[in-house]
Amino acid sequence: MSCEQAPKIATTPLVVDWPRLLEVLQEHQRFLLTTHIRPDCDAIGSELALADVLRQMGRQVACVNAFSVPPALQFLDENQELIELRDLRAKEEIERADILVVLDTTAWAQLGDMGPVIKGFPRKKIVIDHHVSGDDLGAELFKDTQAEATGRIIAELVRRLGFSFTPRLGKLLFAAIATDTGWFRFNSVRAETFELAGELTRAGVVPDKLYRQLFENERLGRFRLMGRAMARAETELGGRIIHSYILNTDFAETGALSSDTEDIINTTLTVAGTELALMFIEHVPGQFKVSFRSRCHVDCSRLAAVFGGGGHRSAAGATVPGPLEVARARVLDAARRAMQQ
Ligand SMILES: [Mn+2]
Repeated sequence: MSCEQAPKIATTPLVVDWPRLLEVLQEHQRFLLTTHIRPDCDAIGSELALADVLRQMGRQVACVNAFSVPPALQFLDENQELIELRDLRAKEEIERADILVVLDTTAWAQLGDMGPVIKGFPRKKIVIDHHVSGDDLGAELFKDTQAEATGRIIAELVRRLGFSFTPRLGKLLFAAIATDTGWFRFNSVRAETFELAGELTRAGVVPDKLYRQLFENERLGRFRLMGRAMARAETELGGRIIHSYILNTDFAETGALSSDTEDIINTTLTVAGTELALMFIEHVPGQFKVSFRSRCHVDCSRLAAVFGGGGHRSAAGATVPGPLEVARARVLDAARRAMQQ
């Protein structure tokens, strides 16, 4: 997912062992690709882009996920290549594959019903991801923790194979990178980010069109949900910590989907003086998914780890039992202490 994920914190940046990755891709014939639930453009974009690249290499590819493609992202899956795990075709594809590739996550909690499939997969398994933390998926890891998005790693693969960026690859990878960087505004953005974006634009991406497709295509339900989250915002420590919440009942009342909460927390940091943001979201009744975003010295992955979660320095997440008052008191207490350290 865009930025949050599970336990265990690595200290040194990880880089992809390219000769080894290319060797693994050469050695296998039937690829099964999957990515995380509550998918974003990086998940779907990377998955479809890698599928394209592998087909160009003459490989058989199937993409099987534990989700249906959200309406807002269906324009990326033009040919409806993404198969849902519950589809009849999925079982056959899983049985036929000689390698399973997990993209953009290394966390069981992000894999939904694909978790047991991955656990039980008896052949080669690899992970291609840019998140620092993760679980042991029993797979060989190809991680670049400095990459802005998993899409960056796939773009690098395209270059290393000497393939060119087709308009379709351009769209998939630009969408992956642009959204995982909050449209080129997060601290993961480097000069190389714009260089790659330039290359993808030359391949045929029309950035303003893509922006409108992604960000001016708001569903009314999500718009109303954002309004609730904004109206409930409160601050602590003289405005340095901002927090808000979304209750399970809000989804039905506004007509929003669970996936509509993505990115709302980043909006709270637009309030002047805020340095640390917390968002409590009750996706499952009685249980709060807490998201953390930092613009200061506070390490979100450490803060999330207190509650069994994890992620990056500037963005992380954890799940904390409710009710809201209890979850909020516990997390705010830890946040205040982290802030004052
Ligand atoms: Mn990502």
